[in-house]
Amino acid sequence: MPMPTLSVDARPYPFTFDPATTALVVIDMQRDFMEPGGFGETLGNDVSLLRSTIEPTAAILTAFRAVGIPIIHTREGHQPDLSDLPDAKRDRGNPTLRIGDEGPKGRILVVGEEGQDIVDELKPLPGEPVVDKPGKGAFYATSFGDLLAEAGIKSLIVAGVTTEVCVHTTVREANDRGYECLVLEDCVGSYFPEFHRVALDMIAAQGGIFGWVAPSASVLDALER
Ligand code: C5J
Repeated sequence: MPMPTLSVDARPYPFTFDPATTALVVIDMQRDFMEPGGFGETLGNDVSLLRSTIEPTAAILTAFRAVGIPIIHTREGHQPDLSDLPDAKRDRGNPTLRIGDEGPKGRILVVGEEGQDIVDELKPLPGEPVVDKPGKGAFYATSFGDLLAEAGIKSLIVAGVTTEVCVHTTVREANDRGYECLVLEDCVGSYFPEFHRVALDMIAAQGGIFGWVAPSASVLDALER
């Protein structure tokens, strides 16, 4: 029997979703952002700040797999020949290692390298799509939009890193395309706690200008009710 429409305690007001037309999107939970020696660290960030997202996201993955709600993972990354890497992105921030350079976990942010892959704790299961994206948003230059359209998805529940960069960009892109987005506040993380807080406030402000925000416990509650 199909699951009924569910309501999640969220801000700015409850988020309702039909599990049959909803997907969980897990954005860029990659070693390159979350472990030492990767892209995040080359830009001068303390990557340990993102690790609090792992446990709640693992719990949400388990719950969504149990009820059969589709899960899509994304990974930021570039083709080995760097043909999809603009010079502006390669040179920005004067990092210690540039995208494409050899690092401790393979070439920085290059598709197929150890560092560009998803952390062990949140590994996709066989059959769960993994979308490699050259930009910050999941829709830009990828098959993500087609995947959602083919599956009849209307609502996105969002986890991932970083809150104000790839999560925000993807939610803004999705919002403009008519998707309802709920961002799980403990399943998204930033190197900058203040940016994290304000980025979430920006999503829910003005009556949910970009979407909704809730702790993952509220979604787990809704699934169990
Ligand atoms: C960044 C991302 N922060 N996944 N990428 O460069 O948010």
